[in-house]
Amino acid sequence: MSIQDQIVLITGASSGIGAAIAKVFAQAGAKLILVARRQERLEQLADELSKFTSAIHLLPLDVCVREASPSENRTAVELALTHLPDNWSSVDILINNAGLSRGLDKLHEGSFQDWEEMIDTNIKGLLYLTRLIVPGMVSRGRGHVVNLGSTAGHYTYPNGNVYCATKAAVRVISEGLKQDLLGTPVRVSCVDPGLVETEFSQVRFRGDTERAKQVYQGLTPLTPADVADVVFFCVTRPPHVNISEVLVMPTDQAGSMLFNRH
Ligand code: NDP
Ligand code: 8X3
Repeated sequence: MSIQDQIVLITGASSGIGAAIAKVFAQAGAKLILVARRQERLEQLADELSKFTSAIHLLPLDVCVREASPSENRTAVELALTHLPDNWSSVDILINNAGLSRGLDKLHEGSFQDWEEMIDTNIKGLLYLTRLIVPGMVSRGRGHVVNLGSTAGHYTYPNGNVYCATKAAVRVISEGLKQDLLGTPVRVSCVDPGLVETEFSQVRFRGDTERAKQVYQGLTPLTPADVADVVFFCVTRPPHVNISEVLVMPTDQAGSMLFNRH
């Protein structure tokens, strides 16, 4: 399938996997809506991608904020998406990539705030975007949703508890969405990577760069571009083919905690 001029909305585009996905789609001639909280990072990315395309719309947004102003009976995410300019409003491909982990603690010692941030972003943010964008895909009779899960959603690991649960939820929600869209041409894929070297571990360990580096020490992790290639493969299959789920790991990984470190 050609990606030329298709409107692709990517959440979490300011870093890592999301930024790499933006690049492969820009190179293929897509029109991009780039979503993340850090506007300056989005601007920087748009600048880098300008050699491939100028059709980029930046949407600085926290995907998990529900409350708008007290006078508005609508969520902040809803307001942002319903105010997209007309020529950007028919999203063809939604990539729910924004997500994070916070901490690596035993469940009975964990932080309520960390749990809420992960659940709000990884599950609720994905749900809000899906709820707001998929009806348009159904009514236009075209569309594809790609959700970023994780090996963590397949294999729980010690101290990963709530993060792993959010990624298991992403798999289950993807499966549910696929079932609910049966009979429409809208496709749903869940891409579940193992270790990818991004800012993920720095965010998890709140800027502790040394600890973050140790996660990838002695092995060759996936790159964000490796994952972007998989996402691109999923959405470029012919319309009768739906890649439901892809589990992709570095060769040096064989499970959430099974690594070949050398
Ligand atoms: P990064 O930390 O590099 O990127 C995360 C992105 O999510 C950033 O662009 C960040 O932007 C965005 N984001 C986080 N919270 C919000 C929010 N509330 N609203 C909008 N955007 C938000 O990590 P990765 O690229 O590694 O992670 C991308 C996805 O891939 C996540 O869902 C992660 O769980 C998943 N994943 C990662 C793996 C890995 O090993 N790295 C493996 C498997 C899955 P900003 O801060 O500007 O808002
Ligand atoms: C990110 C991969 O193993 O750090 O989802 O949880 S892991």
